[in-house]
Amino acid sequence: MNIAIVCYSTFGGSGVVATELGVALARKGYQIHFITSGQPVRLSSFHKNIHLHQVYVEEYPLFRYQPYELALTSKMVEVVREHHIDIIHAHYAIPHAYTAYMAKQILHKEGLEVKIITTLHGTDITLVGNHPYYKTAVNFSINASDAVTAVSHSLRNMTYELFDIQKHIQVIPNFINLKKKKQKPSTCHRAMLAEPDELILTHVSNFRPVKRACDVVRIFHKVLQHKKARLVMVGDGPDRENAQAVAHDLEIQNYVNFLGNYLDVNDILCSSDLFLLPSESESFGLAALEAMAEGVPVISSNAGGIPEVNKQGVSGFLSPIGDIDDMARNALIILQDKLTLDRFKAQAFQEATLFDEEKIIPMYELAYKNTQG
Ligand code: GMT
Repeated sequence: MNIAIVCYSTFGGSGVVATELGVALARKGYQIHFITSGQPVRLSSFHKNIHLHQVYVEEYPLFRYQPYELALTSKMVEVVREHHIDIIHAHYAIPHAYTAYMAKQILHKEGLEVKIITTLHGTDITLVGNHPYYKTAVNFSINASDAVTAVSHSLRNMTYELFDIQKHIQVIPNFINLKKKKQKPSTCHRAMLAEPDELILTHVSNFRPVKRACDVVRIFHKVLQHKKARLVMVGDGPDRENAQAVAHDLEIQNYVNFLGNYLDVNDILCSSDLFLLPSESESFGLAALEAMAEGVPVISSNAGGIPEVNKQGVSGFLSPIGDIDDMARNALIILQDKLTLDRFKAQAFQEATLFDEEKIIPMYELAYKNTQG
């Protein structure tokens, strides 16, 4: 089967999931064609059966906004024609599901049929897609897809609540490749991140306001009053400076490392003792799952789909959004002694195995097969 995957190539969960899915499917013998505006962020090495098609947009002074959707539609049509694509898998509804629909109509006029699967990732529904400027087109393109999937039950329910959806939405959770982790030689350099007697707390995100990066620093400040520790902040985005300012105000800047965007987060997670994810909105929380797969327990909010990943009292703890006192208290429960920490680490890893790609990829394969009638 020939599959075109349309996704964002920048840092962000939807692009990561789409890329890992493409790599897993290519390994199984599918021909995978990525259609993106740049090199997918997690696709750093050569893979058999993977083909990249980049979308270019030319600057033209007449346009206030360059018409990316037009260029993407044309590229999709071209790729489907040339590579006999059976399915376009659109990751993130905006604008990918809409452009896939346009491409499908153009191809239909030429006598070529292609199926569309749309995977909803979160902000395409909760934050952006729901905005009155976009809602009509997003609603239309979800209903016009041949199949629709969502990364959590929470996101599926939210989509039914916010939109007028006639389609069945199948939940296919995000996943993790645990086999790859086992095979990879260890690149953990704990000594580069902290002193031997310091605990390492980590946060990974795009530092958008929904991630509440300042809460991360405030929770750490409370932990630091009881434990020798260091906070490692991975990623970049609008709230990075605010979080840095909070660290300064609390006079803990020497205990907080802001590393910026870093490609292989596992190198850092494998040295971590605790992961902090106090998000205001999170359809799934892939970052938490990636931490758990490295045996790192999670202190999180209970927003959106996080409770489907981080299990209360097992892989970590959940608190109401913004309740930094509760989050700090829970962090200290996990970090109280080595025995407790080791128990939570083992439990976090165990929970992550529920999302092993070997269990999840077949769900996508079945969804593809079902569209073929
Ligand atoms: O979290 C982000 O801001 C990035 C965003 C994206 O669309 O790339 O992530 C969303 O998709 C991820 C992969 O499915 C989910 O794990 C994240 O929870 C979700 N983010 C939000 O819902 C805020």
